[in-house]
Amino acid sequence: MDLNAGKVLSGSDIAEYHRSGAHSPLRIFDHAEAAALRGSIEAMERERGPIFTENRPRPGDPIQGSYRFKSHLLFKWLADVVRHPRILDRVEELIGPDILCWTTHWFIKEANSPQYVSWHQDNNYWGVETDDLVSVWLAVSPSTIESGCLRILPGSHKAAAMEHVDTWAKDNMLTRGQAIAEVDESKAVNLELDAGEAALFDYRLAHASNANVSNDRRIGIGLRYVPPSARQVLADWDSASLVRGVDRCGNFELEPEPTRDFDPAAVAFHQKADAEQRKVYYQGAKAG
Ligand SMILES: O=C(O)CCC(=O)C(=O)O
Repeated sequence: MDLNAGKVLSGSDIAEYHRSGAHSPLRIFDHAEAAALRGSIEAMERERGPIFTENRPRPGDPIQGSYRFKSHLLFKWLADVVRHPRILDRVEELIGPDILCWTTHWFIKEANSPQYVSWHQDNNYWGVETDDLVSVWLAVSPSTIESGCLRILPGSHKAAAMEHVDTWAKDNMLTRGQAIAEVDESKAVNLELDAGEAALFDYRLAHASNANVSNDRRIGIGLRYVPPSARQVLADWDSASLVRGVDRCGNFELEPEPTRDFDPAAVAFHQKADAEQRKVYYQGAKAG
């Protein structure tokens, strides 16, 4: 498969992204490459347990350690994914040639499991101020209606901020089970993806996903990209990886690129960056 053919977004793809808040699907990896990625993830899980899924603490609970966030600092194969030209060429067309990867978030739903994601807008929780945060949601296994694919409310990235509540619901995969108070589900669109395909979406877009009722795991990862002009407004310190171009703003401490899995310098950096990022996610959380 020639994955370089038509690798850039067309004018109508870009217009669709701005109009609806998303563009999908995009073929990033072929089936063999997606299977190799899945192999790397599952080898790590066999070695270390369910490291990409966390038990969400309630307010006041100790923070649970996991590799769900920013694990592009821990795994060389993921550091390569966030720098992959087939991804960055597309992101560049939306946010320009200087690109930071702010973070990565795993969303793994086990086969026939009740885990779901409630309707939410990410800009409410991340403290990152910019008009240009692009999420690249990469499917590592098939993400279908049956396995609980991403669902979006087209155009909601342009709506006024929607009211969210913290539900702390047990099977909700979001940090505090945050949910938009009222949603008209009749306007929702499913973004089904084959393994190796991705969806691009604006972090202001309302999105959700249902439980996985299929017999396979649904493995996905959100890669979050911003231009260097973005700023963290909920904390004094934040970090990001410069994955293309130049950072002329210095708003984020630049992260080391791991040269191998569990590169000690990057592991130490991950510990701090993960802890600081969690503080932001839980800021202002209300007890359930
Ligand atoms: O993986 C999902 O189902 C939801 C993903 C999500 O909420 C996100 O990428 O921001």
